Amino acid sequence: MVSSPTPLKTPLKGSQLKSDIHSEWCPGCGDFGITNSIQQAIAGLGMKPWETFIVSGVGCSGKVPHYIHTYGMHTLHGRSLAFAQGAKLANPNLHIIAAGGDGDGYGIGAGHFVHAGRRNMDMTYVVFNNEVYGLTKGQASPTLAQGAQPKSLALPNPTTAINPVTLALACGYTFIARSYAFDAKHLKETIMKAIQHKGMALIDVLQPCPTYNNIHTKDYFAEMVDVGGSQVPRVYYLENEGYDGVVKNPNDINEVNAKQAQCFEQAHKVEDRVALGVYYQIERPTFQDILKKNIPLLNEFTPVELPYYDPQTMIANTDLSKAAADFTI
Ligand SMILES: Cc1ncc(C[n+]2csc(CCOP(=O)(O)OP(=O)(O)O)c2C)c(N)n1
Ligand code: SF4
Repeated sequence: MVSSPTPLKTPLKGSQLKSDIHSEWCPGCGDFGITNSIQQAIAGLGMKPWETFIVSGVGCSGKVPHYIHTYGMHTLHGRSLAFAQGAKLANPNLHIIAAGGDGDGYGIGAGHFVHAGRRNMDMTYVVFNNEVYGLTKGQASPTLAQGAQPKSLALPNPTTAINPVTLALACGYTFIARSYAFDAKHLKETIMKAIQHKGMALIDVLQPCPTYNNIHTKDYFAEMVDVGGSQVPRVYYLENEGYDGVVKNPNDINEVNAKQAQCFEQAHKVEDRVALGVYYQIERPTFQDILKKNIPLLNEFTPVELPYYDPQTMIANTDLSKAAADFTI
């Protein structure tokens, strides 16, 4: 089942979603490609900008809400998911896209990342994964491999890396995909799939940072590599390899286990190539589904619309003049 937004009668073009705020990003930064793909995906689904809320943390990637013409909020470092979940809780009719860096999401925001997966809120999280803390001059982020030494580090990275795909799997994310900042078609389509997925969706987007990461550059991703004596593109697509990450029957524990094992194995494949696509997808009740069962009033009203309760009679009253009078000092 999908949670497609109700589309606009006359869909906007991606270019109409560009704000007129001047971009601060360095020339050649992958953030341009990701932002453009988010705009294209919103336009492609015919989403209403006034029902779309983009929430970011702090970092170069945190500037995304400034550049897209929807509602948006630039919050605190590592806290985008906390704000995003609060907004969704208050107004489940909003389509929420959280956006931010790998340091923001998998580092300082790691606790929020874990618990967002457990809740399975219906939203999309796009992580701009450049393996460095771009805004603060290229320190190692949690996704930089042990021993790697981009030009911004004085010594090789002493710590092991987080694997975003298997971390998300362990936390309960119900849509887990990987894409690449300069593969506009794949990224746009993956964001569209994530928005249509009913549940917590992660897209880990590989993002070249030409200023601080001189290892995983645009040229690196464009290279051909040798596999068994043949030259093949470094970047390839899971779907073209017969990989199917979608659980067809969420009640079939054997299928769920098999798809999770397949996702884990694929995410840990040690090879000189980069696999893009949907690693895992399953349908299970969202936080709102469960709340509605426990609090029947939420089937009639969203929390922002909840009627005022008269504290004496405990009778619901949609006439807010009484509530306003109670607040008179
Ligand atoms: C609580 C807090 N700690 C530290 C910082 C400093 N700081 C700002 S951005 C940033 C790292 C951003 O890296 P990342 O999330 O990977 O995003 P990028 O800049 O690479 O897009 C840090 C540590 C801060 N703003 N707030
Ligand atoms: S420092 Fe890196 S991530 Fe930040 S704007 Fe420049 S190229 Fe992009």
